[in-house]
Amino acid sequence: MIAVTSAAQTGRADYRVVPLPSEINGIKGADFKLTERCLINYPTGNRDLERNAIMLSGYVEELTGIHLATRPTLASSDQPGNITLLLDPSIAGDEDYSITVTPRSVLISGKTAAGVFHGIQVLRQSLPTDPSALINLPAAQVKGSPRFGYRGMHLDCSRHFFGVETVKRYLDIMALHGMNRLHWHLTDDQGWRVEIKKYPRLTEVGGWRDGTVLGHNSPVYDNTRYGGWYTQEEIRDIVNYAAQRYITIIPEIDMPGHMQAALAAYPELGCTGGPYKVWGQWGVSDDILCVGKEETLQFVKDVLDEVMQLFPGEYIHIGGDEAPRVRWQECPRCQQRIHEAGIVAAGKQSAEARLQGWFTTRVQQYLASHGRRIIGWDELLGCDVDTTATIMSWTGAEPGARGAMLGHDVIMTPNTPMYFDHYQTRSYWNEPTAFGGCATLKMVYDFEPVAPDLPAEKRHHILGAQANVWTEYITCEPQIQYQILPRMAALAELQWLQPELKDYQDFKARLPRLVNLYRHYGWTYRSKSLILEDEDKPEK
Ligand code: TNX
Repeated sequence: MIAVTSAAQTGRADYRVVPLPSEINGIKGADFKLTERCLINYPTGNRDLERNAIMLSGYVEELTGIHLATRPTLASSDQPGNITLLLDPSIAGDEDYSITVTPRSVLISGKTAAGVFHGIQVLRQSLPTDPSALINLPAAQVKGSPRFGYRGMHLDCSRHFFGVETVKRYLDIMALHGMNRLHWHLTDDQGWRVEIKKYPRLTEVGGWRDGTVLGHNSPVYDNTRYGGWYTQEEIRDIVNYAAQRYITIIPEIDMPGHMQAALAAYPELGCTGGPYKVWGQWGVSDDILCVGKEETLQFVKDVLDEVMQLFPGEYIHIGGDEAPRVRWQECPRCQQRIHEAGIVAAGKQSAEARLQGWFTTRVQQYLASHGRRIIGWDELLGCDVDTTATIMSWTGAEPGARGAMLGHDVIMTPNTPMYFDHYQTRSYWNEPTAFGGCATLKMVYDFEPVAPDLPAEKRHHILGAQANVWTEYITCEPQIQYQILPRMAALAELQWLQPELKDYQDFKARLPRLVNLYRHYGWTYRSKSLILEDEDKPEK
């Protein structure tokens, strides 16, 4: 037999990933060779870094086929031949990472385990995805530091319901992109999706609709019962899964509007008393919570009590958007409340608008007494709430700037270009049905969350940016992925990079390697966004 020798294939890591590290400095010397003999060390007894090490091992194996064992170590520095994860108190920011690759070792460090985790994601993205016998890591010092502390994605699981596995995959996708907040929209007119033990009808009745309208509110319905909801156990599992990826989940219980599913379950909470149906169409319902009734306030507190048990993060999103006040105008109880509370119209704010402010303030105070803070949509700026409320700027970027001027913390999610339920191209006739609107990859990339004329002393109020995924027209997981990928890559880069480091052409050159990972994981994405330069041109 003639021995056939072939040159072992070599794949070389490339640290120019998405989001781009803020520093990549070559170190003199040979590449570090990643082989089966290489261990992943973590400090003995550090459970977070142990989990990080196991995740890194999993990533390396799924991408390269190389299995690396993990090992606790008492050493507090890099280890010859191995990868070492360490905490380094001298690193400035909580989520900053540092990767040092020398010819003999790899060290991934952060001030916190979250920082180490971000470094792991960079290493993961930098690996060649072709299965090859040798993986070489060029010797370099790689560092990154996120521009914003709030780097979010939102997911609407009310209009369409997505199971636990889909939500976990969404979190995986977020982790790969260095994001740290999931805004989870759990309740709306079309379905209540979170189990509340004290009010079982919320899910038994409110979790199901008799049918769903076809298209953009056509007269035709599919007459198919549709629904689903998460048990508290499933929610806890998802919250834990997110925490292991250093993602905080912010639940949204939208109130006082977008509540028709709850009203279908408990009609006494509405102004007219119903009957109400879980909505099968899209839009803004006139039927909202009656805030003239004490039992409504009790209901809200009870629900939030259970929500706080499930979600340990500081923030609870209480919605506040699109609450028509037509029922309140006619409702004797709401009018009585206005009278008793001494609420009067002020400037452009009607008494009913200020009644929403009164209600929101009650909710805010209740949550504050439990050590929590509220986030609400930008409509809250028109209802006289105090500045402890964080504002989510969605109707545009202007309310965000206005909120920051007033002293509110702000998260920027202006519908153009931060609504990923909008089309990704102006030539949308070949696209799956979407809400409308248009946010191309370039529009997302170019978005600047901090208004140029915002005074320096107000800038810290802009906590970050987030893209929203409303699911009126999104019915299944591949369609979610199609809407977010690759736009999430552009979002990740603006969340992490200082504006002067952003460069769209350079980003587009780096993107195909990230997309290779999407393919590797079997995620759906819009491939045309990679090739159609037309999309990048402004409309004629
Ligand atoms: C507006 S964003 C809404 C949602 C819709 C979305 C569709 C916001 C606070 N309200 O209820 O799903 O537009 O893009």
